[in-house]
Amino acid sequence: MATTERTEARTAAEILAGTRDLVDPALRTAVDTLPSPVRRIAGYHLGWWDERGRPAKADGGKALRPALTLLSAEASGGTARDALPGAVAVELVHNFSLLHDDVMDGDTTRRHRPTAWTVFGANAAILTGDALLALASDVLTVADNPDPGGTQRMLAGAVQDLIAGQLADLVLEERREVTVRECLGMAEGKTAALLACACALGATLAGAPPERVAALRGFGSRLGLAFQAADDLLGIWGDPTVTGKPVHSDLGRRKKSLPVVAALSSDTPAARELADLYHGDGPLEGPDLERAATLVEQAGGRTWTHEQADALLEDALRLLATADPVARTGAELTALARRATRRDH
Ligand code: GRG
Repeated sequence: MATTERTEARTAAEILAGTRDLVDPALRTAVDTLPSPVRRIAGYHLGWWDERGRPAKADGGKALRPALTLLSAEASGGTARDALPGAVAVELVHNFSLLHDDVMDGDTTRRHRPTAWTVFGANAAILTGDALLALASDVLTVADNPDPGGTQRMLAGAVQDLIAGQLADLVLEERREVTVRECLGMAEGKTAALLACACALGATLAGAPPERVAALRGFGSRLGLAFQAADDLLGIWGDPTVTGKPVHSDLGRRKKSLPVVAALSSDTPAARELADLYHGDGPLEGPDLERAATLVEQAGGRTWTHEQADALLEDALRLLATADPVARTGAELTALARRATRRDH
């Protein structure tokens, strides 16, 4: 059945699976145009191939950003197919940023597998990221794009925000005193900008008027912040079998994530003990990691971050309503937003 004919809202799992079905063939066609060594690394990172280039069925990510793009087009009265180039573009930018992020952070596991840089080398992983970024811009240059210049600028703007957010992240990691406001500002660039862009691209590719594009962009931005808050909670308390990352992974690297910064900002004995632990040298390990997680919780960082995620999600849904999404797409975007922030159960 064509997507526009559906009347019943799908669950988040169905939306994400349907997104993969539609986006993956186009993503593969795009990645196939890359020079072969880079294509091989990209295919490994995306879960299609093993380290020797043989077919694999590994985790390629949730496809949250392309799902937002397709649904934003449908919410604007267009079809998912109208937005396919935008969906591929945001997924390429997202994966570019992950390839670089893993090198910068020295992370060895991503999506339950060794990170690309540990398999192919840091330089090769960086260059593969660069290739995906160039490809992302390229896929928007299709004949039926109603606003080629505008969509290129949207993507370029999001990449600049991403870079600024990532740089802020690196700077804050080195700083002793970090405020919650600084932490949220960093997340706005590092994470929310691409989710906002995903929504704006979908609406634009469906020919939506500027007010609807802006409302959907706002929805994506607030959702992006809520998503980062939820991701920060998973970075400390997430189940490694689900997250594909080691237990307490963000604490091990002394990351200034939202729960940590909120905890450190509280005037409590737990905050003071956490500060002593967190401001030492080298990675946190073993019992220190467990202790740090307990102190973040005792100092109120876990509860505060949950409350922030809830408030940001509600804000996002208010903005979604102002976009006046057509028919079932409002319910589907809501389901996806709740899933992305783990507020669906
Ligand atoms: C060097 C030009 C240049 C830019 C790099 C590295 C970087 C800029 C930005 C990093 C941005 C980053 C990694 C943000 C984290 C966002 C986040 C929560 C990612 C996880 O997203 P999921 O859970 O991933 O949607 P999956 O695996 O499902 O695709």
